[in-house]
Amino acid sequence: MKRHPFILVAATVVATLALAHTMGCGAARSARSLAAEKVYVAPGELDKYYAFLSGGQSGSVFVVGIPSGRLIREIPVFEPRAAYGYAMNDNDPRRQELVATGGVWGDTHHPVLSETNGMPDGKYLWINDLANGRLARIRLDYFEADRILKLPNMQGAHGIAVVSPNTKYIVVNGEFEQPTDGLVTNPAPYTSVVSFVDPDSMQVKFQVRINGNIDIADTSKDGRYSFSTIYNLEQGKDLGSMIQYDRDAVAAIDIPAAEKAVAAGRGEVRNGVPIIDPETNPGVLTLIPVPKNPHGINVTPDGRYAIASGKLSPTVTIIDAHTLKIVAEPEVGLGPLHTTFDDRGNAFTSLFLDSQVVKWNIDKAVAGKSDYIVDRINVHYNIGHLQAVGGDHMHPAGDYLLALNKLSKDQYIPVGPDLPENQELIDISGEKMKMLSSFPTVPEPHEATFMAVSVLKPLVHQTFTPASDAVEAGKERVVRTGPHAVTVDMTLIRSAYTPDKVEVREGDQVTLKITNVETIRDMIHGFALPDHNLNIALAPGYTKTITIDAGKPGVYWYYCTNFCSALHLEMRGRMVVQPKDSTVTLPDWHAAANVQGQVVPGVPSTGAKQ
Ligand code: K7E
Ligand code: CUA
Ligand code: CA
Repeated sequence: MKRHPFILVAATVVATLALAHTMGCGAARSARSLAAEKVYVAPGELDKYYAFLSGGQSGSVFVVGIPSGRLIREIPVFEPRAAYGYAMNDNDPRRQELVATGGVWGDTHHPVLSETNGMPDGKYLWINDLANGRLARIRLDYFEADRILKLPNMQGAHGIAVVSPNTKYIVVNGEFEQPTDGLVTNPAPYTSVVSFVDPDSMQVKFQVRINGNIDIADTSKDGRYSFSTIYNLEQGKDLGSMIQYDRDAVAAIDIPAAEKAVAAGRGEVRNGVPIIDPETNPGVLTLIPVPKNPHGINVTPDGRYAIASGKLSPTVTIIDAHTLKIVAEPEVGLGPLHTTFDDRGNAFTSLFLDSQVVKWNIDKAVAGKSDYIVDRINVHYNIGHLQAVGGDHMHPAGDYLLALNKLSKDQYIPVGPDLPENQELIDISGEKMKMLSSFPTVPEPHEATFMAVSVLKPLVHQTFTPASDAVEAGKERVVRTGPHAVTVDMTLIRSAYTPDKVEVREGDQVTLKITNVETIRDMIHGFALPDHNLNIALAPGYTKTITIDAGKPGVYWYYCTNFCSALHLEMRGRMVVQPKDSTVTLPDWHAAANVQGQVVPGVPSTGAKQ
């Protein structure tokens, strides 16, 4: 091949430049290699932590490996997900629950872990739905949302926190104020409530009224106080009036005092929940004045201080978490939103306007020393929350910090008019912070919380414990339970449905109770039914009951959507829908009534089990 001399020259220049680059940037390259090594998790190796990230407008929780940044799992909560067969069908009780409590979508912000002795115990994770005023509980033994609570008497469930050290309550703040008596005819200024939810029963035990809105929450480490930021002490109903006062407040609720008032019957019961009014119950609420329109509130791991982030003020306010007195108000930078902690007495505050994380020393700031700022690092860009591993519990690890950024210009190419949201992992093990990696996410990252993989791993179940009404192998049946109703008890095991033929009539309501009778971890089977808007996935041991309309006459193949074996493609069966006027004899429900609990004669069953 004949080469053009120009190309040869150009190639030589490029090679020379590349060599110069390699030699000149030796130091930079080794910093890159060091960072790469810190986040590299070889195939087959485990991440050290799992981070639970709020999925924001995705209405879910993302589980991300740290330090790798690999997406491990999505836990759907407020939105249906076909991949997990979650709330997919109109007749799925979970979907009905979502519809009844606000809708099949949510705006999740704050994941919080259950605690024992001030440390995550791996039992539960709670997440709020700001938009529809809900609180969901996720069981970490199954990584599944198991309870969804619509909070009465409030709107905009925003800040949430567990009451340390042993998860006595989940605190949920109502951000959007409402007429105090719950009626729109009430001319009085709007107020809001903080809810105290029992972690096991998921019932609201009591609420405390606040004159103003209630934003972010945290609790003292000794179970005494819950702290909430208030940015609208003005009780304004428009932007202008919400930013009038020079100082708003942090509300400190004395939990034992509130409990005492409830026990004495001093709550006004509305929608079954006693609401304590601090004005007639002195001692329940203390308002601590902080610069106008604060945002985050975070209690130090040792429980000594509650730190309110200034947002509109370039300061954080350090409050003694026992005396409730302000001990210092150091400047940290522009737009402070949230604060987290390492294990060496340092705080890290996110600066939304500066697009930075600032590291500062708590003792020095409290002592009024001038050199309390330790370090600053740029993030990309406009950071909201940040969380260091364990920074929200009593014993932080002091190794990694996750920056959850709102914007990512110049980090990734645009994806349409949009850019991906961005998260960055920062090494905080040394004096200076080091940027390690960035990884994008779907909209929109808010808060994160971490669990050590070594703690979590043994707590996760291998299979679901079959429910009492699970279908047992050998007890499958098709029963006509009414003139237009058929019940199917079905089991799934590699690689067959039993029964593999269900014959019904046009106009029938078909109730499918399906159990995956596998006992081996990860042996998931799906059940998709064309033209019936139905796809569910069932983990081993899981039972789902769904009622569908038989639909138009025809043959519909239900098939397995989760690859399960070499015969996965053959794992299918038929729902045959006879026309209304069909002359085919189907077992009638009078006959079925006589053979209750037995397989209706004529229903074929496959024997193809392994
Ligand atoms: Cu700051 Cu909802 Cu936690 Cu988001 S809130 S940033
Ligand atoms: Cu069962 Cu694929
Ligand atoms: Ca204000």
